[in-house]
Amino acid sequence: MYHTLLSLKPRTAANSHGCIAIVKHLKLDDIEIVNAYGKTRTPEYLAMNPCHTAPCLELDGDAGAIWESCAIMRYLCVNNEGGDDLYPSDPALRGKIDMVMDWRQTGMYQSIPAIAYIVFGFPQKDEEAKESFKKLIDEHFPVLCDVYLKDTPFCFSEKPTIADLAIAPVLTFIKCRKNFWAAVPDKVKEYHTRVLEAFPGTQENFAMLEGMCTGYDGEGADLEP
Ligand SMILES: N[C@@H](CCC(=O)N[C@@H](CS)C(=O)NCC(=O)O)C(=O)O
Repeated sequence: MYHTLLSLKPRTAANSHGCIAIVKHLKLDDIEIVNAYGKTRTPEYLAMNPCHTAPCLELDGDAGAIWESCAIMRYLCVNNEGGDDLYPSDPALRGKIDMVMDWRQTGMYQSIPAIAYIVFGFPQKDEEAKESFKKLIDEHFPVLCDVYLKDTPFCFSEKPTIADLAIAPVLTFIKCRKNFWAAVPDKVKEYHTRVLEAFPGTQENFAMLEGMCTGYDGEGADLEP
């Protein structure tokens, strides 16, 4: 199996970090990680992935491609030795992991752009950033802490899974607004650290994203939540 994982700036792209962490953790050395920054709207890329997103896993030969970070993480775990460790096959646990990953995509992540996309140079309205943060605090973090992490250090699990890899790198984004991060509950901060520390092979990527976010001092960096 020889695939190419196309990532938008692999070092700082939170959406790609879970996929990269799996490649490193499972030692999938035949998967090449390629920077797709500036290429996602080219005719070649669109022919492969008309949704123009990264990460995107290009398969061998004429087998096409898989995009959406959570789908790629599942594919990598289901088709590689050791993948069960990160995506356990127990039906109830697997169902819950899938549920958490869908929640990340359709719920929690929706609150991220207005808070964090300033770091990419996309201006955001202060009111929308505050509203998004309020939603994280009032709605999403309680679900994360009081349901998914109620009895376990990782989501429904004693060990980290791809559900945690879907969530934790994205939380780093909040650090681009230091006063928002200061107001994040300790339980969320501790979870964030715990997940990232569980994947030492990806520390460089995590650290680059962290540095990009904590180093941001442009418009909105000092906004109060
Ligand atoms: N839901 C997607 C989001 C991926 C996404 O939005 N990627 C952005 C970068 S963070 C991207 O590829 N943007 C480039 C483009 O749309 O041309 C996933 O989880 O993979």
